[in-house]
Amino acid sequence: MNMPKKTPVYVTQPLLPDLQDFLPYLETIWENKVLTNAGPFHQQLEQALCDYLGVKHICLFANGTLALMTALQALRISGEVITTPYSFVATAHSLLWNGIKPVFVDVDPVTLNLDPRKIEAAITPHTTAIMPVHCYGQPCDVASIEKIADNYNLKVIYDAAHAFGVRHQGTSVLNYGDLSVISFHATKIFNTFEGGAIICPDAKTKLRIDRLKNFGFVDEVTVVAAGINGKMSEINAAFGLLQLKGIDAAREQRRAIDAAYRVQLAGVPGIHCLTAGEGDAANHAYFPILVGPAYPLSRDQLFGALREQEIYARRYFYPLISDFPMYRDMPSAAPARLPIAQRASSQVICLPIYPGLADDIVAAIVAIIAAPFTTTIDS
Ligand code: T4K
Repeated sequence: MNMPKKTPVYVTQPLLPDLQDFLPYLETIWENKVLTNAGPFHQQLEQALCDYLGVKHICLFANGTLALMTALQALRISGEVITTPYSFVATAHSLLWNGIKPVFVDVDPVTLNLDPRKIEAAITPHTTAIMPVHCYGQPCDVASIEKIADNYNLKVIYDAAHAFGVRHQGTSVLNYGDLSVISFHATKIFNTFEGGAIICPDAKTKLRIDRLKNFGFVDEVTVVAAGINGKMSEINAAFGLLQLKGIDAAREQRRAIDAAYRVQLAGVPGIHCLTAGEGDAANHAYFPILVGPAYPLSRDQLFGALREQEIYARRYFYPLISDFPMYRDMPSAAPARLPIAQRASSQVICLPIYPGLADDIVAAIVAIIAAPFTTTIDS
């Protein structure tokens, strides 16, 4: 097939402002000589993100994984935590790093998020929390999860790494649960090169988290917890402030690409696109498709066909976290206990989506996906 381009196309490309626009921020940093430790840009970004996202308190971090690890410390979580196998490894790794045992529970076949109907059966006397993921930015069934957490006195920490700007029932999805954690990695819709944050509902918890991410210091001579260095630097925070100026335009471009894929893929048998729930405002962070049995090729064959044309889509999330060596011997990781996650992991491909992805590239990607049908007609 003739492609309208010769350069590789990746699953994403980072949002980058004009370099010239970043220079004044750098000049300020050079003038102030404040490079880190909750400097002025750090404080400005926390406030700007609270305003933009519609949340009360944000604690910025050097990355999302450190934020997850610190969130667990902040709530003094121990024992067992119920989580999803269908996510990036950082979700479960943050538990292991805290000496906590992840207990995997299968996902919902429609949203691919932790299935609340299966949570209760996994609760034991050691369970202290639930860590669901708003996978691809699709909100979890937050109402059901909250009900279970209330009934069993469990904390809820949402891994909301993908959920920047997502709204659910008229409010930011980051306002649900005891804490939410977001990522600002280069591959996320809003990036600070590396970065992340914990969203928390009250000032007291924010203070505790701010201390934990700064070694546990209260003042020069007082340390109240075995904290970590999780701080975001001034250069990352300044970049975040500049990024916020372009975020709405970037999200609009993502929305248009998402819509184009949906229209063009609608007639391709066996290809299923995930759809936002009613009352949810999506962020179009990812464009996952499921390659079902009605499609003539396997997922991996289609993945290979895209690669042949230098379309570097990704199989997020294959393998499942529960299939990695450090988890697979856990009883809850048994594939037979996670059939929906196993199936999704064998069917999913995340197609390229990012601001600047040209219409003709989207059309070419769809043409590769539709090729098994058109080839039959042509021949
Ligand atoms: N929880 C969840 C649910 C997560 O998805 C993640 C991260 C976390 C927690 C942890 O948050 P962080 O600690 O990362 O803040 C990527 C990201 O590294 C990772 O942040 C992300 N999830 C995960 C889903 O995807 P890779 O290994 O697939 O990324 P990589 O480097 O292969 O990048 C994908 C494509 O993006 C490349 O082919 C090209 C493009 N790219 C990437 C980078 C890094 C660029 O064009 N420029 C770049 O700088 O993991």
